[in-house]
Amino acid sequence: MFYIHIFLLLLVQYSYGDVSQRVFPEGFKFGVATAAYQIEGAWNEDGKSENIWDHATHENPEWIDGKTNADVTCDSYHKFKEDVKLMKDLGVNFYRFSISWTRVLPDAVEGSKLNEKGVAYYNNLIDELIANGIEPYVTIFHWDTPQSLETHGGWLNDTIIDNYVYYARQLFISYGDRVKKWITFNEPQQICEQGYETAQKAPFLKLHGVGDYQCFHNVVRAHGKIYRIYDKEFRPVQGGEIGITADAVYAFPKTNSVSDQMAAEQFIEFYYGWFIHPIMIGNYPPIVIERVDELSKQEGRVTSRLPKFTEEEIDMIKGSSDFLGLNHYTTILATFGDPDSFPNPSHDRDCGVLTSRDPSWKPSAAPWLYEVPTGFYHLLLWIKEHYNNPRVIITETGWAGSGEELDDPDRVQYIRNYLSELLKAIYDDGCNVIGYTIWSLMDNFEWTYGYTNKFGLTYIDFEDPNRTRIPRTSYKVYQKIISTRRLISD
Ligand code: GBH
Repeated sequence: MFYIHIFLLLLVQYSYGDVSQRVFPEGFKFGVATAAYQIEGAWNEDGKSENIWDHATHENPEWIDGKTNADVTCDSYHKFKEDVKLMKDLGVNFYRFSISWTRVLPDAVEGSKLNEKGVAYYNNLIDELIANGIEPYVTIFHWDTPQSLETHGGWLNDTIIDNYVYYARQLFISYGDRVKKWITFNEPQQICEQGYETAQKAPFLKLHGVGDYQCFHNVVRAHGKIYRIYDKEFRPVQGGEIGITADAVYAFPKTNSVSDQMAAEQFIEFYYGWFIHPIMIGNYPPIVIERVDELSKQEGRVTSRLPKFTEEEIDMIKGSSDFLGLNHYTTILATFGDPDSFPNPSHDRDCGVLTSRDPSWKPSAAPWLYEVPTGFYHLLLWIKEHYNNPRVIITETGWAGSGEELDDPDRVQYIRNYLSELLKAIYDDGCNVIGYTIWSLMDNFEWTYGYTNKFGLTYIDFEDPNRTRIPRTSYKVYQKIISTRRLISD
């Protein structure tokens, strides 16, 4: 009887209790993330000039839920010490934040003058972080293109590359003595596809199937160029690392059919490989080149809508990321669709895949975000297999609520379930994931959703002039996960 009891206990341990016994590997780091436009406010203070989000929210407030903007938002420009205190209490190892291009370089272009007060703001933030034992992870560009460059085409004009390179170089010079993790770009898909193709993000252009490819061609060449500069000129002295962050939605086949399996693979190549294949393998994914070239021909075009790299560019871009920044929130089901069901031309049509959701998946307050923990696990395996098991930092993941609630069991469950899959990928499959970041430290301006989607571990009442930060239950749970380095529940 006694032995049977022990046996059953062990069985429960291994089949069920198992994951909570797993300890996050030594050196594995925890963080939280934000982005400049979403949290800073002070949109025109101390010499900062206008970016495309200032411009769009002021010119066309009707494009944003509640006609809101981020003129003040969390007011982190004035309250960054409170933010750091919150993070110190949370116990995170690092803080991923972004720098506002127009705050440090109001004229934006190559050779223009640094704005001393803008530079000082980030110096103070970085120093405060380091004094509190928190490493700064800096995103160089999180969607806030200078408006003065947008009037010249923004990311559609390849002159932006040298302006970006100049800007990034100023950041290495100003902060590289203390910043050892750089992320060149956050989510090219949203910059290029949502910004220049579907008009869901600034600058809200609808250049279907053309603007998106041109934009990313400039983004990725800017990325490669600045990587080589950092590697050659700054790394020997500063000793940091530099990489890129892309967002990946994972795709399961809608049914077990071979066709749906191909559709799922094609979806991932078109929505993730597009950005990462040039960096990890070299050039765009073959399926992307083949399909866009072929459809362009059918449209009667002389040249493909997908721009071509030179051999030198392929070499410059290949291998240009010391780690892979991965933002992952959700998963879809994939099946091939009738070409006529997509705008012609469009990136969606080039991809040719219809997406849907399994009715059993839990929806969040954001229409695009469902909880699918196993998708996260399979994505990590996909990356391991396709890109030779690179070092991955989860640079964002998180859950959207909509209300004022301080108790947020859905967010807690999302975090725990995703972390559990992450541990599985590390321990059972040897995936090389070295860090994890929750979006976000606090509620903030959620782009076109305004203040209707809340991702914060910390609640903020945006009517309150003090913008008091109040930790939610998820904050306390994350605090415990970090301090115990386990997924123990209370
Ligand atoms: C991140 O993007 C951003 O980096 C961050 O700024 C943002 O606040 C955070 O997530 C929360 O949204 O075509 O309508 O189905 C998240 C990336 C955004 C990618 C939504 C997929 C699908 C929109 N995801 N997007 S839709």
